[in-house]
Amino acid sequence: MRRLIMYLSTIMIMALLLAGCQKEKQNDEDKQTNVEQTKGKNDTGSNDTLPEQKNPFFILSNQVKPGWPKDLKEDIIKQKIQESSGYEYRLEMYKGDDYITKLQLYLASGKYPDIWYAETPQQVAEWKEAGVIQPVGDLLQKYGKDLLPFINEKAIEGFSIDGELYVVPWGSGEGSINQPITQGLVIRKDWLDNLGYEIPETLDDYYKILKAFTYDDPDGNGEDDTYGLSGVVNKGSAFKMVFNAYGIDPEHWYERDGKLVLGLVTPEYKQAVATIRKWYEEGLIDKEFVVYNKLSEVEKKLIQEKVGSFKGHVWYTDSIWKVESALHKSNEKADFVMVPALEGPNGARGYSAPLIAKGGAVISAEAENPELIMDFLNWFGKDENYLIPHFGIEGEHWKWTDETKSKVEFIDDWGVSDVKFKAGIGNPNRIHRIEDRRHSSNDIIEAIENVNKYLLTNEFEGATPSMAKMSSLFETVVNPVFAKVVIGEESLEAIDAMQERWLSEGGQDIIDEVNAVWKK
Ligand SMILES: [Ca+2]
Repeated sequence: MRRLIMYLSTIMIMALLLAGCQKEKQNDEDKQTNVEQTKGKNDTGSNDTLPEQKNPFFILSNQVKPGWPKDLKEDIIKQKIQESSGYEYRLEMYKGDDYITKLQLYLASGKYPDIWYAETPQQVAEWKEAGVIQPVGDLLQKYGKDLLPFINEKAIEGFSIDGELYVVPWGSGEGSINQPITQGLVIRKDWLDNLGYEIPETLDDYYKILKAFTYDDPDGNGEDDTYGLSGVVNKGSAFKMVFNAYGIDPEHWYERDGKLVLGLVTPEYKQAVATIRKWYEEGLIDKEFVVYNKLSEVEKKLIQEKVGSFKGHVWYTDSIWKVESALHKSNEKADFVMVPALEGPNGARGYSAPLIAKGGAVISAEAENPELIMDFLNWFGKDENYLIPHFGIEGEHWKWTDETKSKVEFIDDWGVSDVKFKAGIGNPNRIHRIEDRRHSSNDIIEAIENVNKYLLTNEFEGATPSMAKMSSLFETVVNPVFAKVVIGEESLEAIDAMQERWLSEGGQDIIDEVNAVWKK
């Protein structure tokens, strides 16, 4: 990190010299667009008059796949937000590793985005140390009054360093439908009905269903052409509901004998792997799961009706989501439902509760008018604005289903995920995210209620220095062994050796650091 700072400071001097010339040029270009920019502003409740925005905010986003929306200049949702908020912005979007690489390039070249996004407290600690972000606590108090009611105290704690907040955390609305958990076991309800099974309550119920989905012709086509379960092998996350039934998430922390341990190195981890291995041996799991890298490969199998269950999010249960909508073209009866967490053999029950500090916006240390940025983010917290980034424009993209205005219905195929993201509806233009699902369909509301019925709590959500190694340790030490044990290339005992190796190659340091922080 120190090397990065030195590198940055040399580059920054050069960048500052250049910036003077560039800004003059840009101001000319922007004059025209600045004319109408006073509308949405200055109603922040603070008595200060905010200055004019000089340049469009440059936002580097990790929200969506590249190419969505296809042409940002034609992005009518963005135009609507700009018009209503009185602020202009320019979006660049990248996913996963590409996002981080792009961010590093921009930071190294001195062209800091004004706003970008944090996913973990660990990243925030690194950016703070490199001096590339600025504290946002005071700004949030002063200019973010419409966001504040949606922000969880724990998220503020998780993204604070030495008492100073560095992230404007994502918010969430009231009630159980806005609970943070959206992922669980998704199952073909129509296949259960065909074979006379109820929604599974226990891991054993689920095992019986997997066997029936594999061997009892759930689709009734007379052929042995289906699997119980499929998923992407990475980190074993496709099987998270199985680990959960044993009371753990491999990546979460649990108190054992007065100390915190990582789920990965508990005896329950090996028990869960033994179960998955047995299922694979019995032919219940899609044989190709080990070669899948992307969820889209699993989705293809779902659409071809070769797989009866998988770990997925609540939107799979709605017919406007791409998979069920594609499936309905060939089979109208196809129906995915979300299953509440399965009870395991030791009585454990609950889905992994994700980090409460799960993300948010950071503001560049170089941002000229951070108060304008916060005022812009605040626009997304105002009730009257919420429908635009979520659903698009009333009458054009969506309409109310009845006079009580409780449910939104998309017009034509604007609700289909690919179509709406390409048009800039939803994730692309949710510059500040507030989970607010009050107008969701009944299918989604039911799925969210099911998935949040039983929860397993992660007992440590902070960051420690050694945790930077966490994901590479999973990649090099854990994932290859997990896959080989499941498909029977290695014995179950290889799990013990893997756990030992994880501890000796840096895992023990992480555990020691976490316990040192946790005791305080
Ligand atoms: Ca069949």
